[in-house]
Amino acid sequence: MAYRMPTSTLLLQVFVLVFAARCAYSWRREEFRNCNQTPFCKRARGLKPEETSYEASEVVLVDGHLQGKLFPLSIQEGDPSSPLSMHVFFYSDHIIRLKINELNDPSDGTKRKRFEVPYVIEDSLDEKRLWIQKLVEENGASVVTLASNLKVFLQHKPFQIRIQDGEKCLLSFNSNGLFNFEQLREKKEGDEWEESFRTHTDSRPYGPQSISFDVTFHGAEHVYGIPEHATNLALRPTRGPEITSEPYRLFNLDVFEYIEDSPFGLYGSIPFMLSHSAVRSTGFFWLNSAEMLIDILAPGWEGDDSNKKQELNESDHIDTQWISESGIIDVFFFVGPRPKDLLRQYTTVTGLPVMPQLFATAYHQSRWNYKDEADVYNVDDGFDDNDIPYDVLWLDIEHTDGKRYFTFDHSLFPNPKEMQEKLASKGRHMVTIVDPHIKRDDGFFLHKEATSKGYYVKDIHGRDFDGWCWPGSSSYLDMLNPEIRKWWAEKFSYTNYAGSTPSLYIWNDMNEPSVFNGPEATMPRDCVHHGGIEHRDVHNAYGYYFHMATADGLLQRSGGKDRPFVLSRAFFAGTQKVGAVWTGDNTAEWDHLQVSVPMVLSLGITGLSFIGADVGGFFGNPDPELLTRWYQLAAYYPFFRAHAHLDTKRREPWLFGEPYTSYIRDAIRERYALLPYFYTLFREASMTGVPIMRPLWMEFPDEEMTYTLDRECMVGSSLLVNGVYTQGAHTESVYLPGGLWYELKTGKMFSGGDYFKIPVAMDTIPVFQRGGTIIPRRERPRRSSTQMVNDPYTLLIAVNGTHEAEGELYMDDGNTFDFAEGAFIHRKFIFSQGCLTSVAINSQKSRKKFISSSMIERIVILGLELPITTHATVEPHNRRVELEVGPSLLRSGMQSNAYIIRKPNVLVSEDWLIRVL
Ligand code: NBV
Repeated sequence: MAYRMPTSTLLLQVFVLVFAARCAYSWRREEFRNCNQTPFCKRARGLKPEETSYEASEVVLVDGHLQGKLFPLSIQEGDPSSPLSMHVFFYSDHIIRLKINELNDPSDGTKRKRFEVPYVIEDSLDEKRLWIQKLVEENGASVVTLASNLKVFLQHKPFQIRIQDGEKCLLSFNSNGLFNFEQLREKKEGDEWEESFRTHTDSRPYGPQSISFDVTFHGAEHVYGIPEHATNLALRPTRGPEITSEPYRLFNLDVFEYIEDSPFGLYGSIPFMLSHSAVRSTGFFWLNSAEMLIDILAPGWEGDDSNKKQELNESDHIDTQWISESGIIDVFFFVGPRPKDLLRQYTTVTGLPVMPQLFATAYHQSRWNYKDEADVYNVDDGFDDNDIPYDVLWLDIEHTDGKRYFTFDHSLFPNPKEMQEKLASKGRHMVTIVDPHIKRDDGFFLHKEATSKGYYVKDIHGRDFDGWCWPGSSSYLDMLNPEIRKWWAEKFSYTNYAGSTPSLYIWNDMNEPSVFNGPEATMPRDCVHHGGIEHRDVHNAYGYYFHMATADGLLQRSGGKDRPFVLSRAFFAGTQKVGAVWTGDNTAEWDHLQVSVPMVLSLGITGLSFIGADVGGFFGNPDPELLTRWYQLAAYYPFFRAHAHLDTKRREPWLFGEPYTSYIRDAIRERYALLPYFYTLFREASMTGVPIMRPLWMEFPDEEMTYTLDRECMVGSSLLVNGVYTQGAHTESVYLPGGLWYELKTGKMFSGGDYFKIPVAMDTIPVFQRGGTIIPRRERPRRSSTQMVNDPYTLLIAVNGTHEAEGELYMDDGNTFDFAEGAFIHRKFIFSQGCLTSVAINSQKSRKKFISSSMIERIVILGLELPITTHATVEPHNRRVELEVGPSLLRSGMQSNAYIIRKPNVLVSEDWLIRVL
């Protein structure tokens, strides 16, 4: 029976909507704290170098790692002077971990323990521990040698850590003496610990407990990472002569209508920074989920000691200051030497990206809201009528019975199962939204159970925290508690989630968590989680734990068989092992289209590769040109979903009419043609951590011109994509790194190493295939990716200067975990001396097999200038097949000729050789 909404609830909802709408159309800076309004940030920024020096002593080797104590040399007024404990661990691949905490006397059970973030570090990391046997004392430092030249110097007085490659310093900790650790202490009379911001008071029952320190990236030209911010990829200095900017803030917040150039915190946080120069790439990660602020210090900042840098014999360096409200120091240093090495090292610590189901890598259609079943069927038919493929249709909050998640509003969606099954019959899936705020309604099963079990986060008085969100008065499950996560996961079983079927997947929104009436629209920091942990400690990881529990739920409902798909808005280090993320509520503006590139790239280089931005912009109404440009770029985002706000005009791909429908159809179809390539890249990410969409410097680390590019990106190692970010553009200036490139639209060859003015029309954006690569494609338009699984492939070969090329293709069943037991096909294609060969990349005997009857139906070779024969020969069997010279079939109107081998009819799963010379 449909639930009838009481009038009071209705009024409440009107209030919530009005409140949200008010916030929605203007980003109100004053609603968010800046550093000056954040006392621990202000204190840390005000520290003078060496003001709070520590001395390391009693440094010894214990169980293969370094252990010691840090004694304060100068004591800040009111600070307890106890020493701190320090441990340095070493792992294979030259990963170094430093942990500093208060020295807890095990006999003193009354002392509060500082929070250490669980469920991020891989269990397997311990197996990679190196058991250091030798410690040398050298000029007042304890020195550990990791490789012939790679040494870690732990300087005693003042305490400092330097990681050196021979004489060259790579990374240092506290070389500027900004290290400060506020230890927990008894509250004395006269201590005022409460803090207020706007109308909110934070009781801060445990007083000041912040930590700050400096890290220097020596030899670095640029630093990157620490998402999520809507700004450039290469991070800009925030402090220094004539620079007064806010620090980069990491604090998960539901920021309505964010602006496109700002260091303010958005929905997620990954405290991982990478540095890069032609000589070296290094990385630094701080496992801490409290509010964090990071300053990039420009040369000449108030503590810059250029003499010291000269002693270290280095030209470039970047100093940074890291500040957190609470927690401990648990930091990791990565020494590269190249960008891709950093991803391997970082994901060794925090985990590799999950391998998604094939359908999730295709196109998703969403809006707030598809109103009812008829609307769903109309949109579904619209795609078929317009010959546009899509895989997933999304239902936002209005599909529920009064924002009670796990329910359907039966007046709008009377037959949810039938609806999902109808879509599933075309190989399509659905996604419903499940947010973390639970409606405080005694008649709602979830609330009743959560209340009786005591599963909600508590307020400062020990009551269930009661905040305002979409359903009105709401409480929030304590996702830090494994028992609650397990309980939550069970809610996704087909019996518990009435109306759900195997083709239904989940979207977690508002999990920062968003609390409309909370400070900065989130949960008060003095709320209490499992084990007495304050929300301030766990804030940035809350959304990750929620996402994790939801994904576990989907895994369990299929008996561990199907790969889950859950999209989350909030994220933290480790989210990559759980699912996908999007960049939240962007706006239908050209600048937001452009900033989506550095935003997606920043997330990719910090391990989170399954990422995209709302196509078309969430707020506002894109004109047909902007919408078209957005589809053309987004077809290359790892996560490709159109989404829009409730108040926006409808904008399904065919609604603007011709020629836009055709442009958008082409863009979506191009994604479908490239699905084999994308799926192969998802496999690469899941094995190496290297992101799908990556900055050019990841592929061309020596090319300085690539270090600050924000308008173009690489998709895998073979495609270069440059969006069109201005209205009415006729040309785009595109930097092509050294080597040969082929423009996909025209087949035209470019010899890179420079900027090129590329003419653009409305039908496509500039996309180039790198010479020396082979891309697998599937060219037959279908309704959905699931209907393409037996389709044949086209191989697009773009040769380099020596007429060679290489590429890969990965395939598996697209939804189960059988691939982990070897049920996959992974081929390598090599074109050399006029011969294309296909070899297995992984031919070991496996427990399970994946069989495919797909053929190669066409091979297109770009850039081959040698005279070749009229036929190609296929081995085994020495078969002759047609070989033509003509325009590539990829796009009509190719300016350059390509060699085309039609119907070589070889199986993609087998070894073969095709000779064209
Ligand atoms: O659930 C409604 C929206 C959703 O469509 C959007 O994608 C989320 O980012 N949600 C935010 C809450 C309302 C925002 C104004």
